[in-house]
Amino acid sequence: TSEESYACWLQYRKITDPTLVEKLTSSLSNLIVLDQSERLTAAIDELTTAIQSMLEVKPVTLTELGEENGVVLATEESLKLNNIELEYDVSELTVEGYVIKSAHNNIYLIGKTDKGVLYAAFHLLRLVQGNEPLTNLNIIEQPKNRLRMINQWDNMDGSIERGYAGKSIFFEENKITSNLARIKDYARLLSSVGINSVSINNVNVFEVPTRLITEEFLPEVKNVADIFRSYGITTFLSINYASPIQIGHLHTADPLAPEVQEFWKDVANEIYKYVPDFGGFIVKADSEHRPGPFTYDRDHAEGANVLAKALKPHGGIVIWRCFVYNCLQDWRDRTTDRARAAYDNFKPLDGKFLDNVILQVKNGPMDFQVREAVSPLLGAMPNTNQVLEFQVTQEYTGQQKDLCYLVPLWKEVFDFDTHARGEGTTIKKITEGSVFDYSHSGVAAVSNIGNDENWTGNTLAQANFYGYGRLIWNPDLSAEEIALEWIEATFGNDPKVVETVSKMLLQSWEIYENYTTPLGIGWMVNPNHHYGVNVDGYEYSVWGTYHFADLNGLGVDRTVATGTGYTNQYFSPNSEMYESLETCPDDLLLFFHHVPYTHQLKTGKTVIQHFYNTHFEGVEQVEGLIESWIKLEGKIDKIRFANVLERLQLQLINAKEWRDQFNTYFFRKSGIADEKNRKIY
Ligand code: GCW
Repeated sequence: TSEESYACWLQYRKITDPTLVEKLTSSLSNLIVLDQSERLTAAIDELTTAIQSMLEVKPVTLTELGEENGVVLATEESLKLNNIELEYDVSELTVEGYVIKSAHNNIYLIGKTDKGVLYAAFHLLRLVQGNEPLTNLNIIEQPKNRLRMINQWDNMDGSIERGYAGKSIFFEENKITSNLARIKDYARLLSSVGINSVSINNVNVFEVPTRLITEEFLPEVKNVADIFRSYGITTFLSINYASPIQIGHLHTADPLAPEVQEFWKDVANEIYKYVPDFGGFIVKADSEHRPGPFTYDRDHAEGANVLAKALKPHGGIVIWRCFVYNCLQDWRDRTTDRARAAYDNFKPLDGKFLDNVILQVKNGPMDFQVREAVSPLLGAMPNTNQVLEFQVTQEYTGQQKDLCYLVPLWKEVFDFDTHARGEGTTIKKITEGSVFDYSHSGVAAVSNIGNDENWTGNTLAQANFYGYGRLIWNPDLSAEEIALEWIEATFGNDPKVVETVSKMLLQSWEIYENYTTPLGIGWMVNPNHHYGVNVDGYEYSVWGTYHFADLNGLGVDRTVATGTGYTNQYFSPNSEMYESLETCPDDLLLFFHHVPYTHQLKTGKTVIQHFYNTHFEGVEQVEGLIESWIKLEGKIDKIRFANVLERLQLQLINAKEWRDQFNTYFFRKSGIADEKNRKIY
């Protein structure tokens, strides 16, 4: 086994520079903890293990300030009780905020609550791992987003929907796992990057997991929730909308039926007996054949509110997913447009949801493609709480075989200006809750971890897990900064390693896009499992998502003038920008317009030549990634080195298949040759 693989970015490598060791040892030998709580115990445990491993001294834990100096862990309250004066008014912190401050020969880790102290402890360790000498610390941190959630798509049989890193760490053989140690380590990783909520089962809820909300499983759900709680993480469950029928033995799940309302109240009461701080339900309803309120002629608001009412007295919330669309579109029907669906379904319901309901909206209107427009629903419902949904698991972005560092993609989404309240109404301001008066807001994402030793299949995919947490804590961090932090914590500070891996990560999204789907068209993958090229895969599937390629051109006409009218779902001036061929950005051209192969891009190239160029170049770039990685041999432990190399080689096979099939397909459709005469089959 490889400890390095398992530890991810919490390596706590031995520090070798003697001056630094001496300096750090004098600062970190005592841990003085002024309150008592499970979270502070977690913080002390983490600091103790980490310091021991990095400095080879075991720090002493004290519970009072006295002669000894060291790291002082305290909440705002105990700071006051102990009359400690810092030059910062801690009462100004938000609930999860913290301060790290050097004062009175101590390092103070002060949180508004114990959760903040725990975050501060992880932050301090991040600094030590980065070989910071810890002098004159003066750090104030508060998360920009309130809800910072991870959604597991884990099934109780142990499989994971869209999981590329082994089996579930939560479930096996239709039971909750007894390996709670691994869940604790997951909680440490999540907490170290500030994630504060987790839903543990797949949003597609069939059969057995329907019963997670009953006494049959609640005692074990409790054990899991207890672990997460001590790391500041709230537990949620995905529910089956047909539960009143399937476990309540009612003949209906109609949200307006009194017996259904009673059912959900009873369920909620039961859950809170076991998990007093239970977060609430996440719901995929009337989506991809899952049950929902439509069966009873009720709308989503009626559907969600019955659950919200049941959870309300306990402080729970309902996270209702907006991934609702007609998944059986007929290719002859040019008016139905999946991209329109979330907005068409939900926008008219603005203001009808109770205030403990949040709508969860995927970043794009289709489905986590390598590039798509930002969902126009985000920011379009001023009177309804929203959270943004990302996908850390690389369903359409290489499945953790291919390298694709997603932080730059997520940043583009956060920085997108919706113009919902005039210029500057970016997505990040909306999720931060500073545009509309939301009672809840934030970000959720589908997890990329499983029980593989390195958690994420491809070791480099750990950067997406890490990056997701760091970025939603503060969307203003740059993709470079986050990459750097992650690399140093994960592989150490060797400049060659840092430089190489950083370059690899930062180029990887563009590379992946180059050899797969260009100009925002998306899809062209094998149906069902979604890996590898199949240009017409979804063109001839009942789950059609079309590119409409013919001998003249391709793309989806989503304009108001001649297409589906989707562009109109954006605020001005975005609607006009996308509507017009002149102003529509190239990288989304085929998402919005149907154009001839000879259409000239802003780069001066034709669409078809762009296709050929990017596909040839993409393969060369993957070869470049392999060359770069090989040069790191000996600088990275053997197991992680081999793991990444093996994945890169698979990526190269994939990239070549994409290049060859894609190019031959479009050469044969268009009859237009490659200017550079490269080999097209
Ligand atoms: O992208 C699609 C996936 C499904 C997933 C669905 C969803 C959980 O292919 O596997 O189901 O999205 O988000 O609900």
